[in-house]
Amino acid sequence: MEYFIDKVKGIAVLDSRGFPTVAAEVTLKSGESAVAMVPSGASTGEYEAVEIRDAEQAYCGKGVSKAVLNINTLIAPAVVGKSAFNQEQIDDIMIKLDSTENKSSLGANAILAVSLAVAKAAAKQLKLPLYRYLGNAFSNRLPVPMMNILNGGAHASNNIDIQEFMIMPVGANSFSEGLRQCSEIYMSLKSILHSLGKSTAVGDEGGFAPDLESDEQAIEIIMKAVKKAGYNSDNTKIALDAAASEWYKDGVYHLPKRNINMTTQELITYFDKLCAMYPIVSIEDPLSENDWEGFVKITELLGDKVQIVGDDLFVTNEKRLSQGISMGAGNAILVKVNQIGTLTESFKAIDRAHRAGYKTVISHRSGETEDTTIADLAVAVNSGQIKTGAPCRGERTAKYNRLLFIEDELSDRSTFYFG
Ligand code: 2PG
Ligand code: MG
Repeated sequence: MEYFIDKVKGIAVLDSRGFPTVAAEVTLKSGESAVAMVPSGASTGEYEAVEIRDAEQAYCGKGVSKAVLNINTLIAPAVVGKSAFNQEQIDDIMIKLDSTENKSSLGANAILAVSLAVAKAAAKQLKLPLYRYLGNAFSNRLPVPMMNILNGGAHASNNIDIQEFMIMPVGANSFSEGLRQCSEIYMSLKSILHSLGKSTAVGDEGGFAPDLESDEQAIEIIMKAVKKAGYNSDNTKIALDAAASEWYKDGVYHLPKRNINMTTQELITYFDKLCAMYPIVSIEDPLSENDWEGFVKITELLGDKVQIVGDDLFVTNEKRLSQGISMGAGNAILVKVNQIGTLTESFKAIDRAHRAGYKTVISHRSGETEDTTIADLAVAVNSGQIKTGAPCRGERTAKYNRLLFIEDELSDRSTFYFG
């Protein structure tokens, strides 16, 4: 059959930090083929699926030759001859072949590359855009960018502990209008930082990474940039990713750059204060991946007006998400396909979230490639939100540019709204 998988080939390529990552090319009997590349995180959660690294001298121990070999010698023979339209079956074959809870045998990086490439090849075979193949006839909603314009934490070498300060163009009428708004604010932020004598060098996700006095100062400067670009706090909101799992050790939160300790309650009070002062609509990982009770508390306190997003907490894992839903921990999930390792499991988590009234935010990793699958995924599932960095660095703009093409293709059928 034309749509059966004929060949699967793994290859090592580079990610945006210069480290190797896994790519896979899947060719169908028809001759149609597609390539997918896997991203990689820096502030990785304890419960994420495992990416296999070689641990040898080459590439500072970050090589992926073993993962690539797993594709070529183990995964390929298991999926060749199967229908590319049966995504769930293919993902299931790889999950069983791996046989571990966290994909540490074959490597989530090996499995995901094939999982994504199969879907892309299947879409091509049907001559459908990927968002339409993965979605349905009504997958027309363009996501609101949650755009990271100021970097700290593990993504930058400045003195800021909060990992991401993001803007959301909630008042824009379309994706392209929202993107323009964010880019203009990014540019005015650059000129404000420059006039303050601050660094305008960028972090891993393209946001600026200056040394600043406090988180409050970071937000104040961003709000100044919003105003300078001609926007305001009604049409531009703030989202934060604290990535607080990075801070948690032996029962306390230790903010390493400021060298201060905080308890769960102190952190909750701190975020409550920030939300009272600034137009914050979303906080991701305000607490650590093991602090379920803290998540419940902050959701009770702020959840009515603020989106509380579980990233390291849920790791795109349906089981962990279900636990959160039953406890009332968070009210949204960050979706990173490489946290779980297959497209099928990512869809299960998304579906679980939507059924429970949790929002979904489709997300990149800090180590990325020019692969744009997440842009299509966001539209396919009508997620409504995407986190894919600053309007700077090609691996980030690739996703925004793909969304511009999708918007253009959908024309007046596309929708764009927050909430
Ligand atoms: C996060 C991500 C992406 P990383 O924490 O949300 O911004 O970072 O890929 O380093 O885990
Ligand atoms: Mg995060």
